[in-house]
Amino acid sequence: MSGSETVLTALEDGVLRLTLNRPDKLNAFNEEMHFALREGFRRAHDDAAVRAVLLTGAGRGFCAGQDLGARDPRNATEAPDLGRTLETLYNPTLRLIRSLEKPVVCAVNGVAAGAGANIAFACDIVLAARSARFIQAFAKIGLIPDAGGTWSLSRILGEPRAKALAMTAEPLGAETAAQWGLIWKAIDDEALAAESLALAKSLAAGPTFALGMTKRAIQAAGANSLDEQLDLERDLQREAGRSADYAEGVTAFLEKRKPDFKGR
Ligand code: LHQ
Repeated sequence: MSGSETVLTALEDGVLRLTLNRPDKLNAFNEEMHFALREGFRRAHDDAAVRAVLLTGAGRGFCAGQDLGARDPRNATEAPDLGRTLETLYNPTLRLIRSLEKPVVCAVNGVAAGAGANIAFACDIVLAARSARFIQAFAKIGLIPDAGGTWSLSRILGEPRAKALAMTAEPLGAETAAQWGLIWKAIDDEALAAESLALAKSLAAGPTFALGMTKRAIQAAGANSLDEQLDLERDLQREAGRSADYAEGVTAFLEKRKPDFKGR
């Protein structure tokens, strides 16, 4: 691991917990935190002991997006290339989250602003503390939503709500985010940590080979015709049917016991 304190890493019962850890800055991203988070998701790809990921934040916020202090225009001699920032720092992590064939749970423990909100929306199952709010803060500083925000907001919410959130930068509360389908659930603040860890552990103990392919199939659906999707389901179900987890699941059902899934 990187050894960076900006992302705390712990592996427990198959769950790799990644905790954004710059609480004084509401876990805003500096370069070190970018690299540490990316390394965490790379490990999730490479380490068979990791069967699910739990992403959360330390302190009262989840993530306030880019650290704006590190980008003070008053100290700059020329205009920045933010496209390069996205290409080299944000986009690789977004791609790692989406391509990881293991469940990624996000526990939004407090405010999620800018890229911080959109990284949460890229995760597979998002729980948020009832007091949390999501802010497309970009419009306030003359930017467009990034970290996949234009993609996920428009797909999940449709254009009217996506445009209004992005253009007004109005905070969206966790309960409304859940009602709109932008996240899975709003949870009482004091229950969030335990409930999200329990969910991640139960996914990690599940048939993670099939869960990974479920993620792949659902993510492919938006760009596929029904015929293409039916073909994909056929191919992936063929693989699932050959897995030890499928044999174990059916055997456990017939023997009226709990299955012991291995993720293969
Ligand atoms: C912060 C930040 C922050 C530094 C709070 N930076 N210190 C991609 C490409 C390249 C460049 C640009 O960006 C991007 C993607 C993006 O993410 S752009 C969007 C960047 N984020 C924002 O614009 C959000 C800025 N923050 C806020 O609007 C507020 O802090 C929110 C609404 C998140 C929270 O408000 P409060 O609960 O009132 O907290 P606060 O404002 O008092 O913040 C607490 C501390 O955290 C404070 O420091 P201080 O030393 O005064 O206690 C803030 O300065 C610091 N902080 N966000 N992004």
